[in-house]
Formats: sequence, C-alpha cells, structure tokens
Amino acid sequence: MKTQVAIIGGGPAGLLLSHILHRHGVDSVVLEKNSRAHVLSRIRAGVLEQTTVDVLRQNGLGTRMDRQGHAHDGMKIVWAGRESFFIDVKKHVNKRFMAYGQTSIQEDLFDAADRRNAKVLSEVEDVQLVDVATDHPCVTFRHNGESVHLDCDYIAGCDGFHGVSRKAIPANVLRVFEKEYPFGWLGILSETPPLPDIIYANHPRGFALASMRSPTLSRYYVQAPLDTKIEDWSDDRFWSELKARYPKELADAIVTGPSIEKSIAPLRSFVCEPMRHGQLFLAGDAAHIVPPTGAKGLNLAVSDVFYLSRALAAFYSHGSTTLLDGYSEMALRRVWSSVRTSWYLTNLLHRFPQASDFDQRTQEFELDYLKSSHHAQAALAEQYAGLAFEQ
Ligand code: FAS
Ligand code: PHB
Repeated sequence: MKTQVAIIGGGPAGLLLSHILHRHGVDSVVLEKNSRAHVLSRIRAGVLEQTTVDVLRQNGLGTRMDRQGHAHDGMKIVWAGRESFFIDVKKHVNKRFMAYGQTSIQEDLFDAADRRNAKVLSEVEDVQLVDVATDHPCVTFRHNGESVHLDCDYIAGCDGFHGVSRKAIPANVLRVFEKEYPFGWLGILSETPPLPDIIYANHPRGFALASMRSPTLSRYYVQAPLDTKIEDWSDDRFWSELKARYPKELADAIVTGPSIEKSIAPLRSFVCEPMRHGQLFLAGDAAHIVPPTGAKGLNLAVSDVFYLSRALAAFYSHGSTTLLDGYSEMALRRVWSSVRTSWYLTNLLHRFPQASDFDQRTQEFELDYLKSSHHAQAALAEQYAGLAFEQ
C-alpha cells in the first residue's frame, strides 16, 4: 500500500487530520486499533474553544454542532458554599465556547469519512513505524489477518497517550515533562436536564463540576481519591456527594437520575518535546495530556491538527517545508499555554490531600482575588476561551 500521509489513530486528532488533508487534495490512510463501536463508546470532552468551533465549521463539520451544541458566554465558580461568580468570557474577550460532546464530534467525523470513502482501517494490529528519520518512512501492521506494508511520505502519530508513535522518537532526542495530581475525577452521564451553566465548585469535601452534553443530557464530576473503585459508588452516593459540594440553591436545582455512564480518570500533565522526529509528526494526546479542569485536551488535539494540516497542505501544494519545520515549536507554544491554564485551575479548585494551612489560605485568597478583580477574570477568560492560532 502507498499513501502520502499515514495517520496512526482514529480518534478526534487522526480523523480530523484525515478529513482536512482530503479537503486539500492530500491522500491519507488512518490506522485505528479499536473497533468503531469501541471508539464511539468513550465518553470524554465536552467543551469546545472558539478556535475548535471555527475549525469544525470551516471544514464542513459544524452543522450538527450548531444545531445541537450549546454556546456559553462564560462559566461559574463557587467555593466553600459562598455566592458563585461568573467569568464572563464574552464580555472580556468577545468569544464564546460550545458545549458539544467529543462523542458527537467523533460520530460527525466518522460520517464525513464514510461520505468521502476514506481509507480508515479499524481493528488493525501490531502497528510499527519504520525508518521515520529517512525520506522513505513506512508503517507495517496486520489487518484482517494480513501483514501490510504502507509506504508514505509522512507519518502522523495521533494514537493517544498509550500509542506507539511517541516511542519511535529516540530516547536521547525525546524530552518528557510530567506532573501527577494526587486525585482523579469520578464522572457520570445522566439523561437529566443539566444546570444552565458550567459550574466549578471548590468545597472542603473536594472539587465538583456541573456540565452538559445537551438539554437532556447532564455530565457531572466529583474529585475522588486515586484508589477510588467505581463499584463503591452507587448513583445515590454520587448524587449525595455532588450536592454536598454545591451551595443549597444550586444543589436543590440538580436533577438526579440513573447514570448511563460512570468512569474515573486520573489527573496528570504530560508533554513531550519535540513533537516531530524526521518524517513523524505527533498530534493530540500522543504528545500531551492535560488535567480536564481547563477543558483543554480535545481543544489541543484540534490546534495540533490545524497547524499540522496547514503545514502538510503547504508542502503538497507548493513544496514549502517552512511550516513543517516550524510545526513542533508552534504547536508547543499553544500546548504549554494550555498546560499552564489547566495547572492553574487544578490548583485553584481542588483540595490537595497534603495541603498545609498556608496552602489552603493562599488558595482561598486566590479565589477572593479572582472574584474581586476584573483584570484577573479577564486573564482567565482569555486563557479559558483559548488563544488565537498563530499565522
Ligand atoms: P485519543 O486517545 O482520543 O485517540 C487515539 C486513538 O488512537 C484511539 O482511538 C486509540 O484506540 C488509537 N490507538 C492507540 N494506540 C494505537 C495503535 N498502536 N495503533 C492504532 N491505533 C491506536 N478532554 C477535555 O477537553 N475535556 C474532558 O472532559 C476530557 N475528559 C477525558 C476523560 C478521559 C477518560 C480521557 C482518557 C480523556 C479526556 N479528555 C478530555 C481528553 C481527551 O478528550 C483527549 O484530549 C482527546 O481524546 C485527544 O484526542 P486524540 O489525540 O485523538 O487521542
Ligand atoms: C465536560 O463537560 O466534560 C467538561 C467541562 C468542563 C471541563 C471539563 C470537562 O473543564
């Protein structure tokens, strides 16, 4: 087999890259190790930055999002049972963000791939990257019991944190920056009407978050210890703990119901540099992970794909490698900005088991300052809404 760009991973990064490359006349093959049903079963991100919304609309992927998504002017923060305050993103930076689930985006991407008869191979096995630092890289894998050799010009590693692409960068070249947080998020999905706003809560019992997927689908999270077992958390226990972390008038407004999904995600930050080695380019979770507090993970995958697809299109349309050569540094500037924002919000809103009284006091005064200063709120609004792409 031969293609121009071999894409490893059929999550949001891989499918979006394949879609945009096709619109620029660039051929690709997507290799996904799981079944389509498994990929669609994963419940993940829910908040889209303005730049992500723009990329989806500009590439013909915004129709259902504009119909079913919910645009927000900002989000609320409440702590220790006090009055909540609203970070008015629209007022501060004239941007909005969209509540539209990653699962819906994945469905839209698969539909678009089917419409263009895209070469998306599911349930591939034993993917290996060969000669990535030469001008004749290739990918070998097994599919439907057959061994396949895929020649290509470039390889896009879109295979997530546990993928194989990052491992193709030599250890003496790769630099890794990571931070583990001492807690996770226990999240549920329920077919109940959500609260009208996205509301972050910092409470002595721990962090909580109220979000949504649609007017009839709610998404909630509570901070939980790393050794939390799902089987120890009945729906009743979850709802009671969630309500305990919000002020009474908000807790009373939460409509409870049976969970249709329940999962725990550890919170970590991880960045690898560089995001390129030879003809291999990493995009999305293959290169970086952020704690979900800032709703940045999926949005970073989209920004990597925006930069990488623009660079590949420039090469195939007029032979320029300038954007390809600058991809890693450009993508990492936006990655580190989002890593920092996610780190700031995680420290601001969670209760750290080992926190000293000093740590606790400084956290409370940071919240007081954020509540009272429109400068501080403007800075957070700018970062939460997402920075503009570099030209
Ligand atoms: P993905 O991990 O989504 O996709 C990688 C794909 O590569 C997968 O389909 C995988 O099967 C495939 N793959 C792996 N190894 C392979 C191999 N060897 N060969 C072929 N294919 C291979 N982000 C937010 O913004 N907000 C959230 O609330 C949020 N919640 C999350 C909850 C969880 C449990 C997780 C894990 C992530 C969450 N994220 C959240 C982040 C998430 O949305 C990611 O940022 C997003 O999925 C990144 O997309 P991809 O880079 O495509 O990686
Ligand atoms: C979500 O809806 O899943 C969500 C919203 C905001 C976040 C993280 C996750 O910061």
